[in-house]
Amino acid sequence: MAIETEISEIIIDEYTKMLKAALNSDAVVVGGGPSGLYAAALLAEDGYHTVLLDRRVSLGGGIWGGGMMFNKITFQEQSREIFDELDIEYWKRGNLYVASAIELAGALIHRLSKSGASILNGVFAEDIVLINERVRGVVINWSTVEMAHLMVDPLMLSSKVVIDATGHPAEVIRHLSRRKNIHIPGEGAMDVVRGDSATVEHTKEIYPGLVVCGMAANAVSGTPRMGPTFGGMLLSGKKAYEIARDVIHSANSMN
Ligand code: 48H
Repeated sequence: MAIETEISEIIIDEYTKMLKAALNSDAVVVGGGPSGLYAAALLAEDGYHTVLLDRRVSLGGGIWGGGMMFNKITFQEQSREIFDELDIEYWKRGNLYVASAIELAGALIHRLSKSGASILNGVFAEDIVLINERVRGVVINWSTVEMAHLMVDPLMLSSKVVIDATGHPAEVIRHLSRRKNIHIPGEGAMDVVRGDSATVEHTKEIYPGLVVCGMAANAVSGTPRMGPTFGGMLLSGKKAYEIARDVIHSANSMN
């Protein structure tokens, strides 16, 4: 076999193996920003079969650009433990801590890559699977299909829990809201202190089988945005993981 053929065959085989395994999982995390990356890594590290998908080719969501493309991020005392756990260098500035946006994105992506999760980048959730009043997975397609406005039917991923970590647009919940009349007020105006803690507070199972975290939690609860301070996103990812674990266990006990 020509080496050119061999390379193509290896890549197609390996990706297809991962994609087939992703068809039926414990958890699908939609969105690879800070909250989704951390939630997915924790779930996969615990041995849950976890799939993370992101519309973009590069994971990291809103981390990379820090604030207005100044590639630094801040966080408050309550999330310091997670930055230590991720082995991220940071330093104190007044009441805040500051770290490199690049290091945070790199650390989270590395953590997820090593966790055993299946990662589908360049793939987006275009709808949900909703059976008997429960979210049971997502409907997916290539982002390139969306970009080119092609009329191509999707495929489906089944899971015991779906986590909406799509950030400001709260896209997965919007698909549900079209069917279930859930009001999504959108995030509130900037209020850093309230916004950061509200993200964690409103991280919850918003509908059977669907957990919301990160900025999507603020979008559905109407709570404030918080600018480039990322501690709440990581705490929210951790809470989403804990809730998702319970949802998976109760789904297992129903079977
Ligand atoms: C697949 C999708 C889809 C879809 C979107 O925005 P993110 O970084 O998400 P969070 O909530 O973890 O973090 C928010 C943070 O980055 C931020 O913006 C902050 C703190 N803002 C405060 C402020 O005041 O502005 O990432 C979401 C990811 C992105 O990578 C998208 O590409 C992806 O989700 N995504 N992936 N299918 N339907 N929709």
